[in-house]
Amino acid sequence: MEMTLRWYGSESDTVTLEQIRQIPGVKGVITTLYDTKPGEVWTRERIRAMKEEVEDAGLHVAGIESVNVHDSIKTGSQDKDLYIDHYIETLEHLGQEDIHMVCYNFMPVFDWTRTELARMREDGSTVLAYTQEAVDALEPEKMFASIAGDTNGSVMPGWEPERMEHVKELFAMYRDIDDEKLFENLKYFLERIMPVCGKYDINMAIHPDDPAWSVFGLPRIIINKANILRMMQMVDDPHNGVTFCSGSYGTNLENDLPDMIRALKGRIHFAHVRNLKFHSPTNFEEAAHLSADGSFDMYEIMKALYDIGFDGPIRPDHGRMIWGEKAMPGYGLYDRALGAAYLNGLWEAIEKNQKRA
Ligand SMILES: [Mn+2]
Repeated sequence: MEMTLRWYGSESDTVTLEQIRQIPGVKGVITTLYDTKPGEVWTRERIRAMKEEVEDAGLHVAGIESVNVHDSIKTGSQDKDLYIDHYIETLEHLGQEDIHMVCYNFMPVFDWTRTELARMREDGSTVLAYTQEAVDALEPEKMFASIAGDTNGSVMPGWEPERMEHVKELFAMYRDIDDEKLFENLKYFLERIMPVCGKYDINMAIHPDDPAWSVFGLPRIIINKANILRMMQMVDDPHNGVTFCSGSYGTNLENDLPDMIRALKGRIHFAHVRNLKFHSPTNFEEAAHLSADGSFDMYEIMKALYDIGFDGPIRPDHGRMIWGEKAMPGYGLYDRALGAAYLNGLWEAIEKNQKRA
């Protein structure tokens, strides 16, 4: 595996490349062109400029998170092929610039859902949190406004204000889309992009839906082992793979995370590793990465990744806000750096133990 950190670009991130470079064991960043809209073609010039900026800081681009998929593709609208053509063009440009991993998601309307962005924990740190009761009490259009005050001035991925202004229209677009239809649209998209992925050796890594169940009556398909294996089989190409995100699949306590990792051998192209602390099955918060701070056995997750020979980029996922830092919720420097060091420590121990056995 290669330890990385997500970075939103110098215009949008409070964390600098210079800071990232000083985290032990981190040589790569997972980045994006944060100001591009879904459906827009990424030019080679902009991709190259981004790469050069990262390389000038002594790091490298280990992959992209995300190239977002236009809603017309997800809903299978008449103009879907135009947007798939644009997506293919972006992939070509990324491949020509020697970038070989692209994370994306196929979630309708909301990229991910939390009901609090700054829940206070006992130690005074703040974390993102979710309760089903809070979601059930909200009108979907009010979801954004209900959390907007806690973003520390950041634009949250998937929650861009201009997108949220159209949330009613977005809901209307998905009115006739159920899980089956969404699977069908995903299959169509993947079949069309696989040739360019083959040509440039680009690993597509779908991010799971978060939380891993339906919210606001919207279809959700990338939620459990059965569905993700169905997706792997329906387009059986090694470039059709997954982002294994422990904090997203882990929202559903029925998901056995190490078992899922083992079932996805060869198809995990990117890993997000973080811990959650459950108060009930539908009330959880994002804990520190340390096993003892949350509900997951982080050793078993890393061990499963080791056992399947995972060699892609990995990153600590959302961190807590600690030590007075003001940053995009989940994406401060300090706790993610602690997370990277901890995950690196687990990996080193697993690796050495294995070699001595
Ligand atoms: Mn994730």
